[in-house]
Amino acid sequence: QENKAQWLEDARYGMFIHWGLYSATEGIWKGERLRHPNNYAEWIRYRNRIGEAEYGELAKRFDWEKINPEEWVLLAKKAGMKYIIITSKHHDGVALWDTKVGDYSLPKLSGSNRDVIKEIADACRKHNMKLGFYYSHWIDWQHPYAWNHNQEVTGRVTDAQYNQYWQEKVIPQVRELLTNYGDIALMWFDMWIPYQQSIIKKEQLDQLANLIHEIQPNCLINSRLGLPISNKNVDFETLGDNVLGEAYTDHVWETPGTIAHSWGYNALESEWKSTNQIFQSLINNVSLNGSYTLNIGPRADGTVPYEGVERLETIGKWLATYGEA
Ligand code: FUL
Repeated sequence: QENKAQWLEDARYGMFIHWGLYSATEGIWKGERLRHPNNYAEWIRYRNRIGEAEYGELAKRFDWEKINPEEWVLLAKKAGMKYIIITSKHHDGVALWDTKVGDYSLPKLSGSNRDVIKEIADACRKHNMKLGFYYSHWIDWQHPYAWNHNQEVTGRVTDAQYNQYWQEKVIPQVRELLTNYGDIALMWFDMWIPYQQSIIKKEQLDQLANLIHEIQPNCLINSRLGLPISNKNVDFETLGDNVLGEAYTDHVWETPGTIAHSWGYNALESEWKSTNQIFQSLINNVSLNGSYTLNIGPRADGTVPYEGVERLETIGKWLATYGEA
C-alpha cells in the first residue's frame, strides 16, 4: 500500500513560520522581559494574562506596506526547504486568515482586508512549495470554553462546554482552512500529551480527522493531534520541540526545531544556535530518514531577523551544491 506521507520523508527539510499578534510584542510586555517558565515569546498572552481587548490592539502594529508572504516562500526556496507550515491559529486563539467564525482574526482586528493565509497559499502554488497549517486545537486562550491552562487545573470547563468550543470554533475553522486555500499538504496540530490525559474526547479527534479526510483526502495529519502513530488517522509523527531522531522507524516523522529559543519573534533573543548546530540537526534527522522543520519568527512587519536569514542561506548554499542527487 502506498504511503501518502512518503513525500514528507523525501522532502526532508521544511520551514515552520510562527507569526501572529504575539510577534508585535517582540517578547516584551510593558517593559517586562520574558522569564521562565513559559518563556516562549508566542506564549506572552498567557504568561502576562493579557486581556482579550488589549491583546487585540496588537493587530494595529502590523505594517501592511511591508508584509509580503511571498518573501517567506522565496526564503524557504533559497534555504533548500520543500514545504512550509504556518501558524494559522496559535494558542492565542487569533485566526490569521479572514475567518467567518467569530471576529478574532488578524484581518478584522487590524482593519486590513489582507488575508496572509491566502497570500502565502498563492505564493506557495506559484513557487511549487507544499503548504501546511499549524492549528492549535486543544489550547485556545480566546474561547471561554477552550482549554486555557487555569481551567484544566480548576476543572471549570465541563465536557459539554469544551464540546461547544470544539463544534463552534475548531470544526468550522478547520473546514474553512481546507476549503478556501487550495491543496493543503498537511495539518499540524499541537497537543503534546495523549488525548486521554486531556479534556479532548476520542470522538472529537475522529470528527476532526474525518472532516479533513472528507475535504482533502491527501492532507496529512501529525501525531500531536493527540493520537499515537499507530492510529489510522495519524500520518506522521512529530517529535518534541527540538527533539532529534535517535533511530530508524517504520513510519514518517519530523522534528520541529528553532533557530534560537522562542518560536515567535523575540527582540531580546539571546540563544541563537550556530549554523553548524542547525546543520548537524538536519543531517542527524535526514540520516535516519526523518525530516527537519526549522522555524522562523518574522516581525510584525513580516521581516525575518538577520540571524535567521543568514543561517538559512548558508545552509541553502551548501544544499544547492552538494545536497541533491
Ligand atoms: C509547542 C507550542 O507550545 C509552541 O508555542 C510552539 O508552537 C511549538 C512548535 O509547539 O509545543
